[in-house]
Amino acid sequence: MTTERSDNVSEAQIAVHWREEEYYQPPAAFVGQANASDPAILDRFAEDRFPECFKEYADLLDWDHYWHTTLDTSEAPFWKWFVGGRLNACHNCVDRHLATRPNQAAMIWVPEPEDADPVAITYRELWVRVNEFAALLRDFAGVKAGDRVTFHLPMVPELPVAMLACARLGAIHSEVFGGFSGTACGERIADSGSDVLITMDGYYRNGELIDHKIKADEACEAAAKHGHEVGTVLIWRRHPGRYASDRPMVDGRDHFVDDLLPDYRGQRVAPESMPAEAPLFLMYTSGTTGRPKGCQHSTGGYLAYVTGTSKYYQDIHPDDTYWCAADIGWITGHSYIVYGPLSLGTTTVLYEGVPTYPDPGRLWRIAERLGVTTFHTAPTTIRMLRKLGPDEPTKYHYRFKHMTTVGEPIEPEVWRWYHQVVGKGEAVVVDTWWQTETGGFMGTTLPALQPMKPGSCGPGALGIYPVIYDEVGEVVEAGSGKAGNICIRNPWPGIFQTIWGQPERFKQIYYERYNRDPASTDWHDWPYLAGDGAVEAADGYFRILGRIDDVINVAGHRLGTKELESAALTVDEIAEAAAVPVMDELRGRAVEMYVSLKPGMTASPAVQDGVTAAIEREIGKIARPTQVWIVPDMPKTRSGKIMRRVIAGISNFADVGDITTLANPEIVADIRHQVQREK
Ligand code: 6R9
Repeated sequence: MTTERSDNVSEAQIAVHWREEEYYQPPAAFVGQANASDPAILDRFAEDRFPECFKEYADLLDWDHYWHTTLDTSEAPFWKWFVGGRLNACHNCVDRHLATRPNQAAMIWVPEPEDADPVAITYRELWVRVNEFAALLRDFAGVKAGDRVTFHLPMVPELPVAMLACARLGAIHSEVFGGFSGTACGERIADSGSDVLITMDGYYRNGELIDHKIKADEACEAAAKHGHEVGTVLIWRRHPGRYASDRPMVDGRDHFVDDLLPDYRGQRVAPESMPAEAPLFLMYTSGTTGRPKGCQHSTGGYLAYVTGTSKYYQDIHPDDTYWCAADIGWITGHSYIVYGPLSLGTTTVLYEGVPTYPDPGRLWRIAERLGVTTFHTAPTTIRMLRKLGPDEPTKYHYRFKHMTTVGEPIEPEVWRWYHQVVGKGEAVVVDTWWQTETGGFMGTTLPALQPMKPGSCGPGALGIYPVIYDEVGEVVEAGSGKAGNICIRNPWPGIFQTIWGQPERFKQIYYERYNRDPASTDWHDWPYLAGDGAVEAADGYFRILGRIDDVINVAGHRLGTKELESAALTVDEIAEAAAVPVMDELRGRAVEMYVSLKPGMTASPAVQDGVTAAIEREIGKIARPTQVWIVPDMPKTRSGKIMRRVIAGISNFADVGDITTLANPEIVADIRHQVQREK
C-alpha cells in the first residue's frame, strides 16, 4: 500500500499480516442477559433506515426539547445531528438517576498506594459535588456557557466532577492527558483560548507522589509564548490541606480548590439547556503537522452515540460494576469511563497508578475486591501483563462477563490469553476500533449476536458503513486479501464536528481525499477518511493494520512524527530529524529518532540525551524514543525530502524498497551498517 507522500512511512506498511482466525461464540450465560440479543436490532439499523435509525440512541437520553431534524447535511461535511433539540449532558449523566438510584455508587475510585481504601461516590454525592464545583466555576472563575476550560488532571474523581460541572454550565472542557508535558498543555490552552486551567498539585504513580503543579507553571508560560494569558489556575490538592509541591503559588492566578469550596457548600446550579449541536468538549490529538488538532465533539450527537454504544457493545446494565482501565485523558476515558457509563446509570470504576505496581496482580485484585463484571483495556496492557504475570489472573476470584480491547491491533495469541486467562474462558471479548475523531466505536462486534474473531475488530457498528478504498478511490472488495484505506461512507451522531478553529483543515484531512463533489450536500459524496490501513475479510470483518499518515501509535497513544521531529530540532546541534515507527513486542510500535548534525558538530551521547530530553519537554515522557541514531546524512530524494520509508526499512530489518532515485543512495548502506550492527 502506498501513502499520501512518497517520502513517508506508515505503520500500515510495517504491519505483520497474520492468518485468518476461527470464530469464537459467546457463552450462553452472556447471551441470556445481553442488552442486544434479538437480531431484529440489525434490521432496525439497516442502511435503508439511515439516519432515522439513530433516533434509537437519542431516545436513551432526556431531552428538554425534542429535535425536529435528525440529520442536517446542508453544510457538508459539517454534519448536524438532532437539530432543534436541547439537552444537558450533566443532567443526563447525574440528575436523571437521582430518582431511581441516589445511593448507588456512580463511581468507585481506587487510589494508590494500595493500602488506601477505594472511595465510592454515590449518584447523590456526585450531584452535590458537581453542583458545588459548578457554582465555584461560575461565581469565582467567571465560567459561562461556550467558554473553554482546560484541565490537566490525573486519574482522580475531581476530573469527572470537573467535566460534569463544565457540562452543567454549558462550558467546553478540554482535558489534556496528565502525562503530557506542561509545554504541550500550554500549547493546547492557547489553541483553545481557555482562561481557566484546572489541575492538581500531585498524584501517585508507581508508589511515588509526583509533583504536577510544576507543569501548571510551565503550561502558563508556554501559553504566554503563544500570546495567551491564563487568568485563573484552580489547583485541587491530592491530600486536601496538604500541598504536595514546593512550587510557589502565583498571586492572583493560583487558587486551591479545597480552600474555595467551603464558600459554595450547598449551592445548586440549574443545568444549562444546550442546543444538541453545542460543543461539549475538545480532545486534542496528533496529526499531519506539528500543531495538535482540537477535535470538537457535540452535546446531543456525541452523548447519544456513546450512550447507545455503551448499552449495546459494552452491554452496560445499571447494576454492573464496570471498569474501563484507561485514562480519562484520552477519548476512551471520556466516552467509556465517564459519559457513556454514567448516562446509563451504572457504577464506573477509575483507578490511579499503573497496572504493574506494586505487582502485575494489581488489576485482578481490584477486580476481585470490587466485584467487577465488565472490564476494558488496551492490547499494550494485556501484552505487558501477559509477559510479567501470565498466571496472576488465576489467583484472584473475579468473574468477568464482558471484556473490551481498544487502541491498537491485538495479536491473535495475545487475544487468546486475554480470553482464556483473564476472561477465564467465560467472558466475551469485544475488540473496538475507533478514534478520537469518531467519538465512539466504529468497527466491532455486537457481543451476543456476532461471533468474535481474534485479531479482527469485526464489522461496522450499528448504522456504520465502512468501506476500503484503494489509492484511486476504487472499492477494495471484501475477501480480496488486499489492503487499502478504511473510510466510513456515512455520517453518524458521534463524529466530531470540526477541528477547533481550523474548519478548512478538518475538511481537507478527513474528507478531501475521496470527496466526489465539493459542492454536494449529499452525504454519499463525503466518505470519512479514518487514516488507517485495513483489510476486509469475506465475512465483512475488518482487520486494522495501523496508521497510513504521519502518526505512530505507541502503546495506544497517538504521536505525530512532525511533533517529534520539531521537538528534536529544538536541540542546538541538530540539523535534520526523522521519526520512524518500529515494531515493538510490548507496545505495538515504538519510535526511533534519526538525526543529523549541523556542520562542525560532533556526535555524542549528550546530543542523543538532548534529543530525548527535548521530546519529553515538548510532548511528555510517553513520547520518549527507544533509540536516537545520529547519522552522517539522511537518505533524500533529489528534491531534498527525507525518505522515512527507507529509514524505517532499515530500523525494522525490512525491505527498503527502490533507492535508485535517491540523491544519495550510498548513505543507505552506511546507515544500515551503523544501525543493524548495534541492534
Ligand atoms: C480509541 C482510540 C486511534 C487509532 C486508530 C487506529 C488505532 C484504535 C483499534 C486500533 C486496531 C483497534 N486503533 N482501536 N487499531 N484495532 N481495536 O484509540 O483513539 O487515540 O484517537 O487512536 O488507534 O490506528 O486510528 P485514538
